[in-house]
Amino acid sequence: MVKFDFQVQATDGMARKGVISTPRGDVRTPAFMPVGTAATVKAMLPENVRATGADILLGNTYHLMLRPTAERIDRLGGLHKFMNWDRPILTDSGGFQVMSLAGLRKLTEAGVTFKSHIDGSKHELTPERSMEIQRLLGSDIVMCFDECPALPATDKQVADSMRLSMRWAARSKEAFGDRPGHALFGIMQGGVTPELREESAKALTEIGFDGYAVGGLAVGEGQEAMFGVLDYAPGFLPHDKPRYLMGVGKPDDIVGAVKRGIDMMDCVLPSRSGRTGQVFTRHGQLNIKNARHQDDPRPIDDECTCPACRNYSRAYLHHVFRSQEIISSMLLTWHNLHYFQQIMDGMRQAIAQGMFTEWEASFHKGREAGDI
Ligand code: PRF
Ligand code: ZN
Repeated sequence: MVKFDFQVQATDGMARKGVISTPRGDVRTPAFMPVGTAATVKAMLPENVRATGADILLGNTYHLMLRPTAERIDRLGGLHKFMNWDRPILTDSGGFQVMSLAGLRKLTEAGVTFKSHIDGSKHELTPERSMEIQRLLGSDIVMCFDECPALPATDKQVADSMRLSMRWAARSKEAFGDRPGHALFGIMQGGVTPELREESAKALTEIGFDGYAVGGLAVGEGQEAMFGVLDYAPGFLPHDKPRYLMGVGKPDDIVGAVKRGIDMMDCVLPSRSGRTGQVFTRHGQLNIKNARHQDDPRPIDDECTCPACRNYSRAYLHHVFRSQEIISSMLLTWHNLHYFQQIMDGMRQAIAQGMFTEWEASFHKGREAGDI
């Protein structure tokens, strides 16, 4: 049986190209994970998501525990079967979503109690319960239960929160146990303070994980501050394990993160934006609902090979968006996910050829064009 494994195949500066092997298939890194929060990447069939080039999806403990519940998914054969995606799935552990979505919450050493954003019912998440839910789901890459402090926060709040997350990381590891073929990732916290990031990395590596996430970023600090942390934080983590930047980001965030040694990322941006008419291209962003597209016979991007660009004009995409036709979300999500995966593919090739700097320059140059 294939175990969980990670191999770095090439490096270029801090950037790495590699492969994560799992019993459900390989994940080529740097990898972008589309978000499938409620057991679906919204507006897309799983085979469509695969066709964009995705090797792995992200699922959410918080949403699935509330509806349809982890126990029900387990009875129905696990999340892969339930949603018809047989490749790897990484699940987030719930704490971050509780803090951003749930109603009334109470945080203690034990964990967090909260009210469901769906029906107000009361629930509890602890490191132990999060591990149990992620096991019931059948997740391939399980995330430690952590706390991501809300900003703005004082240094003391960030330090106390990080240390709580490190105690929860130890409990997560203990509760996860020994599950061959499944991986458990630790999550570094510590805000934008180098000493706290280093302390967090040391605590995690002492416990020992199959991979390490950089948490607590992209929470409103801005790109410059985020890159500031990424200039040193990946260097605190083991070279031979995957590094995952949680909840990032825009195309230029992703490129800057990979340049600084990140191997995996997830973000709702390409899928959510697809539903609001926001389109990402090699030449920058556009909004299809803008009136200037209504007579435009050109595709979004004449070099893109996705179905939206191969078969439809901007005028058509504008029309179906304005008419709130379901196909609008399908086509724009497909294009955005395809474009994000093209970026990842371009970076993987560039790293393998030792051409990352050149690739990055052409990425930024393409976006200068202006009117698209
Ligand atoms: N922790 C967890 N999930 C997350 C984050 C985090 O810090 C972030 C921060 N960008 C996104 N998702 N568990
Ligand atoms: Zn396209």
